[in-house]
Amino acid sequence: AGVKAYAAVDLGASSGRVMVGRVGPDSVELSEAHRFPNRPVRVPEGLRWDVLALYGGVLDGLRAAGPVDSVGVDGWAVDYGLLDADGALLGNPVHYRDTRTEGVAEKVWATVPASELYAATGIQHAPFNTLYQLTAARSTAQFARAARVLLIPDLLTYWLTGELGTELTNASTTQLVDPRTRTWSSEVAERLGIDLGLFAPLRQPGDPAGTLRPEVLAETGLAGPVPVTAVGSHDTASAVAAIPASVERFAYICTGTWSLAGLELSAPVLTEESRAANFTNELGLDGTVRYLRNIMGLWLLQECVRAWGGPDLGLLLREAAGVPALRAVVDAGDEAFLAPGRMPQRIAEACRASGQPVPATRAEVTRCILDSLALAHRRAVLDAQRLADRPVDVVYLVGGGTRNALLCQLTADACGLPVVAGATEAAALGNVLVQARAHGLAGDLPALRRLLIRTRRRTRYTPRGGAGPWRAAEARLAVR
Ligand code: LFR
Repeated sequence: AGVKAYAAVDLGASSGRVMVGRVGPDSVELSEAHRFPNRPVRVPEGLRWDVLALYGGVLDGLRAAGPVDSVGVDGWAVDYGLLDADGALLGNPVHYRDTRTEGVAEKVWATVPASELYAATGIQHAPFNTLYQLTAARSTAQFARAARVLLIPDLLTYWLTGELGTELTNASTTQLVDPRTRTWSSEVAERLGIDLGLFAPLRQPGDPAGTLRPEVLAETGLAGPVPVTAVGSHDTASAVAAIPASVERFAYICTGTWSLAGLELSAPVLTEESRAANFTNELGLDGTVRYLRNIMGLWLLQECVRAWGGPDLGLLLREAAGVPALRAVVDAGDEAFLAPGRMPQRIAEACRASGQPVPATRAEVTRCILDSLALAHRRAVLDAQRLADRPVDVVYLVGGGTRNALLCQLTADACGLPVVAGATEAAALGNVLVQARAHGLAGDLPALRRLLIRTRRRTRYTPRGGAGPWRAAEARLAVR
């Protein structure tokens, strides 16, 4: 009784999916309606998202999902599409791994120094922040025709409903939002000549975002009206909402293409020390701040697997488990790994440059990546506690990496803390919970999490060994 169905559209950097969540006061069930690849395309002008293919996948997914009480869209952050004055999309959205932002941050800092930018927005330095992308785009013919900037989940929501909005959690990743006031930083925008009028009005997670257009109903076979609900549209905001935390003193790691490792806070940390450590303050649900560091994540392995022609991942991981630990590590936080291509060679080069044994076999490279990720997880969890002055007793791990038991165990070992692995599809789960709350489910964030603890499975990894080998590996890298 009281169970409703919600479709969660979740767009990741390597695949998109439509999941159906059935939520009642004492039940949460999640099933996959449709999954589709997200294949970036390199054209002469650079690396682009095939956003029409993604929209096609979303429509297929909604058809497969069947009747639902609401739909919500989340996806990766920072990227956007431009609309002209008629509301038509101007070209394919640029991929955040595109090279157009090279050297742009330095130009921006000449007007607003990096320290002022951090004090005002709390956002980490990454070359792909929307602010830098918009600055790079400004001189193009395409931008001259732009009437609107829509972040990717907002663009998909617009195509589904015809209504424009800018969802807050994702807006915070533009580097144009003040995390204290949780609204646009008009001062930063003004000084940098960014027209905030290009963004549609802000929406909060849980706000109504329209209803499926008649054409969408016809294409998906759904009977209207079907409301669309704003969720934490930044996938990481949704994933953190679905952390099955039963305690307050916890750290989290959202693992997927990226590893996002840090703490949930009630206020941002905007100190110089925090800036130097490149921690970000992204906005989360219910007034929370996601204080975290971006780590390259399984991207490193995905790119190697691609270079190797797609060998069996299960076999690779079993072989990697047999390789001696921590023989060679790389700095998995290093921007040098951001661009696609030649990943096995780039990892080998990094090991050589730091005077470590060069991994030779695929199993050795895989082991190097997993050890390096665990090491970066350790550093982020330690640094976050120190910088925010908030000690933790447990690390929750959610997302695609939960399928990788070796990564979970190594993370527990490296952090010297128990790791509790939660949902693989955490972003979709958080997306569904926010919709459920908007449609009658009672509960604040801790209550939503208690519902997950009552209804969903978790796996616990106990740390093995001491910190010694990890400290030694860290010293070899001389990270920070
Ligand atoms: C994860 C994520 C990260 C963001 C990166 C780029 O999918 O959204 O949080 O830093 O992608 O958008």
